[in-house]
Amino acid sequence: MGDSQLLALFSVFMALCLLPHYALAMTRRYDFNIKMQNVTRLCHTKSIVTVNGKFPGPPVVAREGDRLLIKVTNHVPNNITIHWHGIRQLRSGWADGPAYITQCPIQTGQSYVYNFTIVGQRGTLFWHAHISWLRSTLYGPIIILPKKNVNYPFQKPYKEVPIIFGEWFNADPEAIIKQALATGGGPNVSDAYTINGLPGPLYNCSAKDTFKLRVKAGKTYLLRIINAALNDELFFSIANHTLTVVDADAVYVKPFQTSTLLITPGQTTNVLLHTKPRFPGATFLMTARPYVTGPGTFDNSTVAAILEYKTPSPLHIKNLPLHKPHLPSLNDTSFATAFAGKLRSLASPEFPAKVPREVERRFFFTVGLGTRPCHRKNATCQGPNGTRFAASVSNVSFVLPSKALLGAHFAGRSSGVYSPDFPVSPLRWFNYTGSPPNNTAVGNGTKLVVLAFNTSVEVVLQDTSILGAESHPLHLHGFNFFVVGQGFGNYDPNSDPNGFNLVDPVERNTVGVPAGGWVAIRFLADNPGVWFMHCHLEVHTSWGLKMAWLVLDGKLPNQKLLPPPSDLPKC
Ligand SMILES: *[C@@H]1O[C@H](CO)[C@@H](O)[C@H](O)[C@H]1NC(C)=O
Ligand SMILES: *[C@@H]1O[C@H](CO)[C@@H](O)[C@H](O)[C@H]1NC(C)=O
Ligand SMILES: *[C@@H]1O[C@H](CO)[C@@H](O)[C@H](O)[C@H]1NC(C)=O
Ligand SMILES: *[C@@H]1O[C@H](CO)[C@@H](O)[C@H](O)[C@H]1NC(C)=O
Ligand SMILES: *[C@@H]1O[C@H](CO)[C@@H](O)[C@H](O)[C@H]1NC(C)=O
Ligand SMILES: *[C@@H]1O[C@H](CO)[C@@H](O)[C@H](O)[C@H]1NC(C)=O
Ligand SMILES: *[C@@H]1O[C@H](CO)[C@@H](O)[C@H](O)[C@H]1NC(C)=O
Ligand SMILES: *[C@@H]1O[C@H](CO)[C@@H](O)[C@H](O)[C@H]1NC(C)=O
Ligand SMILES: *[C@@H]1O[C@H](CO)[C@@H](O)[C@H](O)[C@H]1NC(C)=O
Ligand SMILES: *[C@@H]1O[C@H](CO)[C@@H](O)[C@H](O)[C@H]1NC(C)=O
Ligand SMILES: *[C@@H]1O[C@H](CO)[C@@H](O)[C@H](O)[C@H]1NC(C)=O
Ligand SMILES: *[C@@H]1O[C@H](CO)[C@@H](O)[C@H](O)[C@H]1NC(C)=O
Ligand SMILES: [Cu+2]
Repeated sequence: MGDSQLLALFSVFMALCLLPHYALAMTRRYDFNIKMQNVTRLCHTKSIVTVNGKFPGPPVVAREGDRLLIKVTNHVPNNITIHWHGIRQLRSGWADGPAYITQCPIQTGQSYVYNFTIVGQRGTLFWHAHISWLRSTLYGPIIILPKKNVNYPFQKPYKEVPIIFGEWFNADPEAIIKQALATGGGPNVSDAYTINGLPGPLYNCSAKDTFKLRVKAGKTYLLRIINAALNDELFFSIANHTLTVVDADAVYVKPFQTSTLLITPGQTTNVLLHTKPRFPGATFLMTARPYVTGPGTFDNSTVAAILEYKTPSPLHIKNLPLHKPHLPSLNDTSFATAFAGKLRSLASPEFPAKVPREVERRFFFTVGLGTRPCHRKNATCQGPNGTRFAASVSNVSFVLPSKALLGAHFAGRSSGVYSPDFPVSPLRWFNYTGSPPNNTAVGNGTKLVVLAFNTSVEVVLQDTSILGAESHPLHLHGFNFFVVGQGFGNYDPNSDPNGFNLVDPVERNTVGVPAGGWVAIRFLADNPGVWFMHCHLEVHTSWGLKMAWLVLDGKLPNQKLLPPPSDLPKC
């Protein structure tokens, strides 16, 4: 047999091997009707924006390889977009969702079909509104099961349960951010955190709104944990139980045990919960409360849910003791650092960590808060020293355009919409984590970094302490990145790369930039389109801690952004 015959035979063999997977991939359709719904929490009834009247919204369930067609119809007065957080959106950037980045909003009475395929991802992600603060009530899980006949690389769970954290405001969150932007001050803080939409027994008038996880003894449960809170990183723990972390941001990790998790807004973490071998004669609280490093006020309350064992006999056991977990202190940065250090890619032959080893383009971005001068003469501005709060990446506070960036790029009409000159590094060096500079004012613009297709990129994200050091969970759309290093103080480009992990760094879409420190990430720009990168603390995004990448088409036909769908909203 000649080489070409062998090759032909091999191709047939490969096609046969792959066939079942292709054959089993499905198209799954969902209808998301955005409508108002009256909801009562903390004895406070209000009308909130929901998907299909549900809060939290409905889970989207699919297998790796499936296509999703989600028709979103807007029946509320607000403009709406939905983002499929963490989905790679290979060549389908039109379905990504951030308002004025990849699409114009879906206006009242309009609808839009988000059309995308899930490629090479398995685990938990979530969907949420991506316009103003509407994601405070518009969010729900995305559950990506492995392909049919493919197992988890860990023990098969008896049951799977989403645990989704949110942040509840008695007032209208849209009024809160509007007021904050008008006064220049910090926004009013939330009234409660929630687990699966429920605040739990530790608040006033909320005991009946408690999520209960009823379990059997001696079983393994997979908890799909999502932080959909607006503005707070959270610690989470279940009394008397250890959790085994197995997946983060829909990528398998090397399993490790912990009694407490740290999860930033925008992150997801799958954990195995092994229930006790016998009925323990007790119930257990699971609680979450924030990890906060920045200046300013915050909601320091604790949300709780109950882990309850089903009784072994019909005999009902009353007044079981209730155990409460111990959570780290609200500013426990050493816990945060140690926890981040435990997360490693699984990096197995089946699930390799494809870390870019060579870097073609390096970027150094500062992230943090700053100020804007008071906008009206003699007005009282409630930010620091009579200014207004602002935030920036490398001193560019991002201004949202009034046309969508992706459409402007595709049509070749960028003029007046964006400029392709986002700085590679800050224009001026200062001691980023030292005492504050005497000028705290930020600049602004709608600037993008342009990347050629398939560029391997390294970005160092450096926190600034201009208004106090603070951890910022940075989220990148369109890609997963590898977290190759992190540290405290100012990043040193000469010595710090020596400590980079290029073997099994965690691969994810959202990473906490350490308070008063830096993180180094790498990714391969193999997805053409315009991709947002921003702090996932919503208030910081509102203040301008955001920017965008423009990845150009490659030469081959399958390296190009697909044309926009015909129902793409216009503005
Ligand atoms: C919510 O409650 C208000 C006041 O009771 C009522 O007027 C309104 O129709 C309700 N809305 C929905 C969607 O049920
Ligand atoms: C979804 O997108 C694919 C790829 O562009 C396209 O072939 C298909 O027709 C689209 N489906 C719908 C219902 O728009
Ligand atoms: C924010 O809190 C202040 C003080 O409690 C209150 O006066 C104001 O109405 C609140 N703003 C909103 C939008 O609820
Ligand atoms: C739970 O932990 C507490 C504190 O460590 C301990 O006193 C108690 O015996 C434990 N209870 C069970 C049922 O595991
Ligand atoms: C939370 O904040 C309130 C008001 O600032 C304060 O009284 C309380 O002690 C704080 N609680 C904790 C656990 O830090
Ligand atoms: C954390 O907060 C505690 C209590 O508020 C304070 O005593 C301590 O100095 C803080 N630690 C750090 C590292 O900021
Ligand atoms: C601002 O305040 C100054 C001094 O109090 C006053 O002279 C001036 O008229 C005020 N300007 C406006 C626009 O109110
Ligand atoms: C506010 O003013 C004080 C006194 O002039 C100064 O020490 C401080 O650094 C200023 N803070 C900011 C954020 O500008
Ligand atoms: C930056 O400021 C910090 C805190 O004041 C100081 O410890 C550090 O040495 C400074 N770093 C540089 C490079 O100047
Ligand atoms: C601001 O800081 C710079 C550099 O530290 C210094 O040269 C300048 O004099 C300062 N300006 C004021 C107004 O304090
Ligand atoms: C951007 O900066 C310019 C000039 O510094 C200023 O006039 C404008 O108001 C700023 N725009 C925003 C949205 O902050
Ligand atoms: C909705 O979006 C359109 C298009 O960008 C814009 O013109 C309109 O002002 C927006 N409406 C609201 C209520 O924000
Ligand atoms: Cu931030």
